[in-house]
Amino acid sequence: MLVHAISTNAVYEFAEDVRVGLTHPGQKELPSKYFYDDVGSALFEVISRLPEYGLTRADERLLRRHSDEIVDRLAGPVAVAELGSGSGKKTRWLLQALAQRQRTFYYPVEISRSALAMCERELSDIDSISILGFEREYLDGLLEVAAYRKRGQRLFVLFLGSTIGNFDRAAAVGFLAQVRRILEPGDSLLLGTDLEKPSAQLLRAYDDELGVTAAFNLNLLARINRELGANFDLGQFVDVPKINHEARRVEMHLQSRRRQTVTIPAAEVDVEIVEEETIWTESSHKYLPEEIFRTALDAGFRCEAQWIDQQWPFAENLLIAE
Ligand code: AVJ
Repeated sequence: MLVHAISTNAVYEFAEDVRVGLTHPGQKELPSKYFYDDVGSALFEVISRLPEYGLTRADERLLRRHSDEIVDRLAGPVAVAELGSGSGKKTRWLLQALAQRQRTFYYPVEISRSALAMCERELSDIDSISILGFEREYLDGLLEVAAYRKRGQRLFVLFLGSTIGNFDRAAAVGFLAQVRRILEPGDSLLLGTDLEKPSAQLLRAYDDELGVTAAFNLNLLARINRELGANFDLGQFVDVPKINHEARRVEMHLQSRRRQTVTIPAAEVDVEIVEEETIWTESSHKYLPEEIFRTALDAGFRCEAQWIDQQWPFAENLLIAE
């Protein structure tokens, strides 16, 4: 096993994204990718075990049940690249199925260093596996992985957990098309998508009783305090999940209890926030099973197979690069 992480210095990008998101006119927003520092990654691990949040368990159930079938559909040999591996727990099933037929190279691409380390530890015991982690943004990491490709080897990209749901629908197609451009015809992408479900169930999943999701959301402000020297008073913000029916998504917002001014030294801004104003921190788009076929085609893939969990509507979609 080979474990190796490369770090990038991204503080100024964080500061710039925060500055832009909080100063442009209209709805204030912060990019959801910044949730995942050490604390945020650990909080998401907890969310994924909450009874109200069935998404991660559905994803894992599908992979546990169908890994052999999924792997059987891949023309080999393949190297596996995972975009946003997280702890790597659910990836085990796929890697074990693959490792039975070939020596398996696994390249997790992950912006959270602690999640990457956890993933490497979690999966290193699988027989005939080599792991090389990339502490990188998805597309940068995938480009590097593609450069490692050996002659005759196909890439099998994993984008699990419905992370695609963070993009709005047009941006999702755009992102998948960018992934496609890095791939060769015949390479494949396993895409996990959370499916539409009743509003009450959805709201519960993003508004858990223990307040873990609220802490996950507020941690974004805490992180801005820690890393950019800001003075957000966390007690002056309330986590408010909203369902946007037109856009078919859950939105996470942080709502200000009062008029306040926040100073963010590293971003060189003072931000004025009025009473009840919200900062939009995340979107989780929900899909219909049939809509994924169109999304795949628009991005240069063909959806070759789909597996759906009955207990918690969620789909694993196998896309082949055309
Ligand atoms: C990891 C992006 C799939 O959108 O459901 C969980 C993150 N946010 N609870 C999701 C999340 C609030 C999650 N994803």
